[in-house]
Amino acid sequence: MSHNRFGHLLTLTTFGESHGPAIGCVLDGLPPGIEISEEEFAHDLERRATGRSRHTSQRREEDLVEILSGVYQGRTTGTPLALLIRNTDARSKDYDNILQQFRPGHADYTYWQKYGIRDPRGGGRSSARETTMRVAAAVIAKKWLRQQHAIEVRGHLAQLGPLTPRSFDWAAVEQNPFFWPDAAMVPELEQYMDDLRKSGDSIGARVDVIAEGVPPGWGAPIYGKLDAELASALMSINAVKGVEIGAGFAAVEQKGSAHRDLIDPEGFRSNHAGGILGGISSGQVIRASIAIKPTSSLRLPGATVDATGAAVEVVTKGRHDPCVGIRATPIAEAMLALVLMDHALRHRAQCGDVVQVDPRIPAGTDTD
Ligand code: EPS
Repeated sequence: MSHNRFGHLLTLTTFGESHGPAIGCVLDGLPPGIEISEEEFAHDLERRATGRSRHTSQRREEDLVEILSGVYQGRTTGTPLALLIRNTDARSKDYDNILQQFRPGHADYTYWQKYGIRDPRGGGRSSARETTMRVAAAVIAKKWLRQQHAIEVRGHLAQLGPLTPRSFDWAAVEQNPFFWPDAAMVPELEQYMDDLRKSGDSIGARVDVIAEGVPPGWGAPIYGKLDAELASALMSINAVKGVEIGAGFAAVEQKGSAHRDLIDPEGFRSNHAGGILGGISSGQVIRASIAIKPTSSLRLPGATVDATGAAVEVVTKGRHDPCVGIRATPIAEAMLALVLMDHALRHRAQCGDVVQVDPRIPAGTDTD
């Protein structure tokens, strides 16, 4: 299976299956000298993990990171950083009844068609477990972006099925298991999820992610657009079916006079562009949003076929997420951070000597 790596100057390769002995990654291209310890991974891995509330899969992994290479005396050395997390709570017998069946709406079917062989235990490599290593790698990217550029990357759940926040407070986001910005609505979300879980069904979600403090100039025109690479990175998260940057699909109904972000000496007056113009950061907040599909591992019977092509009814057992979007916020943050750090290094390589006229308004802005 190829295409397990992304990035250009900073590359992340992940490996491992959900029910294999371990998952891991190699993060290559890190500048030397970044202080990092195994304990620093715990916070974000805990935010993403299963089994931390009744609303996610009840698989209980410790997600302890082992640093195998790339760090000496607590600092990155500039050599490939290899991280490993051992799987300790896989229960492969949950999958015994579907080893030869394809869950409708799942990668089971396409992996089989493409490779002619697959690891069906826990979905193998198509499992959300793979996102663990993206979050681990991004702990370093987030730290570097904060230290070098005072950039903060953060996100929140913006929609859970039909529910949208009625008020917004960043302080609430980390205080509930949903990453929900409206504290008063949390009991409503709990009830919704309890009812959904009892019904055996699943639901989709929307996650918004932002980066504050990104300087103008990161990204590249034409084939290396920051928004294109960000969309690709976000779309590579399991279960993501849509990506918006800034106004996204709302731009379809906007007039140009409303969509354009007017500029005055204090900066931009709005941010429909999502902080990216012509594939290059504008200095505004970078804003992206993802649509996450409802998970396909349901205990509700559904029509499908088995590996011989015979019609069967599939029922999925085990410990599945009724809404994988609930724990997708740290994953979306991770992809944004990794893409930004890669672009920061690429920008430094080619344009590190460029002197900007004004830090808020990139040279060449169309002012008419
Ligand atoms: C997943 C199914 C469940 C989740 C898993 C993602 O796996 P299992 O059936 O082995 O319990 O627990 O998520 C994780 C283990 C994780 O760390 O994110 C799936 O089908 O994608």
